[in-house]
Amino acid sequence: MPAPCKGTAADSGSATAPTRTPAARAAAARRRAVTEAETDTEDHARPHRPAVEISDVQYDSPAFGDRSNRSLNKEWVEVTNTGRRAVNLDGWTLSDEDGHTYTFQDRFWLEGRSSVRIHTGVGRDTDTDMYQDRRNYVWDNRSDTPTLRRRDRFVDAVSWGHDRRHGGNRH
Ligand SMILES: [Ca+2]
Repeated sequence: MPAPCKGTAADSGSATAPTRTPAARAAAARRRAVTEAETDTEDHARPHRPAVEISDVQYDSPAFGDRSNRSLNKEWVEVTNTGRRAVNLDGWTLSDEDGHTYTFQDRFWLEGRSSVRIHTGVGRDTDTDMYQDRRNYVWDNRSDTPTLRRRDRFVDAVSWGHDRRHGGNRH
C-alpha cells in the first residue's frame, strides 16, 4: 500500500517567545501554564514534537471484503510513544474523516518507547493491542486521515489517497 504521509502538528513553540505588553505577557503565561501542565508526561528533550504519534497504519485489510472480525482486526492504526516516559492516554481519541471516534480506555498508560495497535474489530484489550469493537471497517481504503487528539487538541495525523478524487464509500 502507499506509504501514509505525516500531517504537521500545530506549533506550540510560541509560548517561550518574548512578549511586549503586560496583556500579552499574561496571555503567554497562561498559555505556558497550560502547555506545561499538558506536556508534563511528555519527553522534555523534544518539546516541539509530540512524544506520542501515529507510527503505522494498515487501512486496507489483507482479508478485505468479508467483514469477518478477523478481517476487521487486520485493519489497524499503530500509536507509538517515542518518548522515554509513559504517557497516560486517558481521554485521548483517534478519529477518521467521517467523525468515527475511538476513545482510549480509561487510565491506559502507553509505556515509553512502545506501541499499541488499535484494531477495528472486536477483541480484548491488552497493553499492545486494543479494539474499537466495530462491526464494519472504519479506515477508508481510498483516502482517510486518522487523527490523534488529546482532549480535543491535535496531536498527530496521517493521510493517504488525497491525490485522488473523493467519491464512493468503499471501506
Ligand atoms: Ca479499510
